[in-house]
Amino acid sequence: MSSVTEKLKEAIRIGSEKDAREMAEKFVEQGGDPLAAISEVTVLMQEIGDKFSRFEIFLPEVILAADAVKEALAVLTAKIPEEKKREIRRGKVVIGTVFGDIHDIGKNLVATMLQVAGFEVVDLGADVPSGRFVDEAEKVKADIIAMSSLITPSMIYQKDVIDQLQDMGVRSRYRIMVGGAPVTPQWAERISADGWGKYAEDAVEVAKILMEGSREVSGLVARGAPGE
Ligand code: B12
Repeated sequence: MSSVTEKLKEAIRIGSEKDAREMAEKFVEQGGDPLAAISEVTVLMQEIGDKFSRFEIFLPEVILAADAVKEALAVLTAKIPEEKKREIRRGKVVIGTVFGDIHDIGKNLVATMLQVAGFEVVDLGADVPSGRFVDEAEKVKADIIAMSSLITPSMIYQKDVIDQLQDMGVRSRYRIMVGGAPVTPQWAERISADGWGKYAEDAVEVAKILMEGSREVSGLVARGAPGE
């Protein structure tokens, strides 16, 4: 099984969508736990992003890896056994990457992990105008709005969404979670978000806490070391 996992990771590293899909299929056919593979893939994508930042790999390699991981995630998510998903629906999350930002790898991982943990997830995609977060959250009666931002200039749109909710007088209907590499707990606090998480696993933990807590917002729920 571990050799299949290694082959899956290698397929992602070299950016082969076909191999990534096939290896993901083989992994689950052989009885592998899709959740374990999703976790490994999350760590791998983090490593690939960091290698790019250190100029150890080039842009086309990152883009190919991103496409390959999407293929693998599609297979793995579909194969999560129903009994593994929580019986109780934990809540409804509207998620997206904010306006002006096309990065979606991390957001997709967060969306997948939330789904796996039993949340109903409405994924708006990337480069989402602030008004769309608000409209969709209202339309689907979301519990949580989760916003990803990977580039510093787009972070302001996380605040923009919160401001729009405030202006409409509906802010208290939602728990707001923010994340993405440049997003800090300090920023989350400054824009009056309710939750911040460093990685996808943290996002799930934060979402659970936000759903369990009282409707009264009392300080930021933050998980994951900010300075890692
Ligand atoms: C891959 C990548 C791209 C790909 C994106 C492909 C895609 N489909 O997403 C491409 C090549 C298209 C790209 C484009 C650009 N990029 Co880019 N990109 C990256 C890179 C290398 C990796 C990002 C990534 O996917 N990491 C892996 C995932 C798994 O990690 P993650 O996204 O951080 O997500 C995790 C956590 O942050 C968290 N999380 C994420 N979202 C959320 C949401 C919530 C609610 C929570 C709780 C948690 C959470 O959980 C995730 C999983 O654990 C980073 C460098 C880096 N190391 O981060 C630069 C980086 C983000 N890019 C950068 C830039 C500048 C750009 C461009 C503007 C470049 C340009 N000049 O054209 C454009 C963006 C254009 C635009 N308008 O958006 C800068 C941003 C700098 C800044 N702070 O402003 C970075 C940091 C590179 C750098 N060092 O300069 N990029």
